[in-house]
Amino acid sequence: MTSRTVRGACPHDCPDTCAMLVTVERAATGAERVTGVKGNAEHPPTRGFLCTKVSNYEQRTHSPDRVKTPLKRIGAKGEGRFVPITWDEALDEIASRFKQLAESDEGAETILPYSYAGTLGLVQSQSMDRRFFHRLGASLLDRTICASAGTAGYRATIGASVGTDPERFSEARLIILWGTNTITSNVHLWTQILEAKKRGARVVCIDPRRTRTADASDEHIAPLPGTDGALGLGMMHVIFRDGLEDKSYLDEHCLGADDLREQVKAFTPERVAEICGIEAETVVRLAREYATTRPAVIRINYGMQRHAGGGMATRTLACLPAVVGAWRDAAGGILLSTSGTFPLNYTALERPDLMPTPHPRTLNMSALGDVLTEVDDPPVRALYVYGSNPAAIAPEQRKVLQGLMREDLFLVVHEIFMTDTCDYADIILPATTQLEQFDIHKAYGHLYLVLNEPAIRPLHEAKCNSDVFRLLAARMNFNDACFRDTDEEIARQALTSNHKNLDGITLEGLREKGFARLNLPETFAPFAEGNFLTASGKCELRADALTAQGLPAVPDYIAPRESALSNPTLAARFPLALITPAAHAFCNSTFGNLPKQLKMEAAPFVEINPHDAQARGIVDGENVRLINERGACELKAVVTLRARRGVVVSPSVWWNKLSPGGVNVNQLASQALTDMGGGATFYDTLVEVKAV
Ligand SMILES: Nc1nc2c(c(=O)[nH]1)N[C@H]1C(S)=C(S)[C@@H](COP(=O)(O)OP(=O)(O)OC[C@H]3O[C@@H](n4cnc5c(=O)[nH]c(N)nc54)[C@H](O)[C@@H]3O)O[C@H]1N2
Ligand SMILES: Nc1nc2c(c(=O)[nH]1)N[C@H]1C(S)=C(S)[C@@H](COP(=O)(O)OP(=O)(O)OC[C@H]3O[C@@H](n4cnc5c(=O)[nH]c(N)nc54)[C@H](O)[C@@H]3O)O[C@H]1N2
Ligand code: SF4
Ligand SMILES: [Mo]
Repeated sequence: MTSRTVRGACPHDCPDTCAMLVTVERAATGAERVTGVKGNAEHPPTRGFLCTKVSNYEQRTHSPDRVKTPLKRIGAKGEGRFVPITWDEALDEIASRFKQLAESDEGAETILPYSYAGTLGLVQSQSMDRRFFHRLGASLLDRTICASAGTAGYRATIGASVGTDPERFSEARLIILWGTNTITSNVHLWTQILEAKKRGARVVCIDPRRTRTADASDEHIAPLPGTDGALGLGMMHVIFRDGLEDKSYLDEHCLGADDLREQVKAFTPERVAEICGIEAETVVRLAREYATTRPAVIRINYGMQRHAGGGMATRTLACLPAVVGAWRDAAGGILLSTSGTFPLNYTALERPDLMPTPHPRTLNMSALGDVLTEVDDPPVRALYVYGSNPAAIAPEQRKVLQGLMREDLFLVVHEIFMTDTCDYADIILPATTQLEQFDIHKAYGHLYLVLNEPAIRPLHEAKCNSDVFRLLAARMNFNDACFRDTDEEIARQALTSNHKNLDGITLEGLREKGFARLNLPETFAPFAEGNFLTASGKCELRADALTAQGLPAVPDYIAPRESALSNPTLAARFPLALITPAAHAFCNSTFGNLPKQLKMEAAPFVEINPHDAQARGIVDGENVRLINERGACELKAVVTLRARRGVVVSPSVWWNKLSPGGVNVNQLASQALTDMGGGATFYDTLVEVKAV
């Protein structure tokens, strides 16, 4: 038995993008097996540890439940009965169906790729796949399911997804964790926060749910879901009223300070307290502490985004550090995502020039139910799913499943496991895991590129995404040279944008260490001297461009679509606000079938406040039914003060087939979109809860 260590990158949809060290053992027979993974201690963000989801990754890769060969459906859609076929048979069938559709009168727009963040790797999820569908002329997919509302809102204020360097958080004196369950979904930032706490920083968590992050913070403020924008405006009301703003920062580096000062006059602490369901005194105290403590940093994540006003809420909070001049400190400011700090050559990766002109239409992934059941002209007749599990994760699940059940829909699913989506497939293709493929990763929660070398050869008959698209391209007779690029060539192309942030970074260097920090100063303080990434170069407290989208130029409060205050008629029937945040041991629906992670999460449950439970005769531990106009699902009730009054919480995303009745909470979520970015509104959902 010999053993070696391979450098890898965690591929999952997580801000931390950990650098991994993978141990491979080789038996005398030559057979190789991964026997363990650990965090790379040399990579500053990873600090030598992996989270509970990934620390036993070898069990995911070597799981007996892998999809092992291509499969063809023999049962009814949704039934999950398949027989093995060869790769040649599978690829021939896909290519011939695609050719038929492309040559039909309706054309290639009848074909839709559907992918999200099964892997975040640039080679496996943002290059050969995009090239293939561009060349095919397939409908374009607007990838909105997670971050597009906040990205658009943040961009309107700051200009791009650039924020405070997470490695500076340990030097902050006040850290506001806003709509983020940091310990669960960004655990490596928590190490920084612990260091800051040791040095005397105060940590405030703003979250409707008492999460484990709230438990570990110094203060927990629990506003009603979707009201963060109002809270931000109320803070700015107090800051301007009390003269605590940074006048010279506003004068020199911002647009529209006077307009904002006028606008926030209406957001008195009393009014804000009523909207948010908190005390007026809390608004005042938080505002004063924020304006008078330096360095002060805000970590926002996705909690405030998945609501009707998610874009505007993010934009509003992004104004805060400019108003108090928090950007002056490297450890001050705000962080949503660092992805805009990676100026890679996305054009070379994705090759949009391969698209026919005029460009094909764009369909929004967050409205997949409607896309499959309502869109005609032309209808979607083939769906190719990879790196995503829409049957479980997409909103208004009844409609999604109705769409996936369509007899005339040709559904291909490229997967590692037999997910809920696989059950509806015509053809299933076996996918590799990260330990069996090559990739290069940027991050959205730190400033390093990370390389992933394959640790072992693909198991069973699995193939990685890029290989499948190469094979399909050959069968479709796409002769463009880019379809012959190797994975390594693609990684090199990513680095060719000639941007100073990439100076000195090469594939060879990445191979040597496994990662490379972007070429940025060690104390990166992006907006200490203004230089915002907006068209004006200023922090746009007033963004006139927004009026063209029918949005106010100056931040204003946009209420949730479904809440007691904004929709009392609906709330009379469905009085409780449901939020379904990230489960600790899953990553979306990923890991939701693995023994260790399932044991940790135990069972799909809903947290309900004792007051709300008692009013409905609900007892802790019994099963309850969540209902609204869109659907219903059954969960175990956990009666707890972790859920505030009026709010119920169900950590997600559980597999449908492992949930009571075979459906999950996305039965209840709506396909309505956010104010900006066309995002999903998972946490803007009223329900009633009934004992069963
Ligand atoms: N363990 C684990 N880690 C993950 C994931 C996972 O599923 N599990 N998913 C990954 C992905 S894809 C993403 S996008 C990120 C998400 O990372 P986060 O943004 O941290 O995750 P969420 O759980 O969506 O929301 C964060 C918190 O916001 C709260 N929240 C809900 N609505 C509101 C609101 O209106 N206002 C405020 N202030 N808070 C609100 C929720 O209760 C939750 O605790 O995590 C990534 N990491
Ligand atoms: N109710 C509710 N719903 C939600 C959310 C929520 O908080 N609440 N969160 C939303 C968010 S933030 C997001 S990002 C979406 C996520 O939605 P998805 O991106 O669909 O995420 P996953 O459920 O993790 O599914 C990813 C799938 O990709 C597969 N996969 C992994 N690597 C590869 C690969 O290399 N190749 C191929 N072909 N497949 C691979 C995995 O096995 C997994 O089944 O869900 C959204 N849905
Ligand atoms: S999921 Fe996140 S924290 Fe866990 S190993 Fe991957 S990158 Fe690191
Ligand atoms: Mo996400």
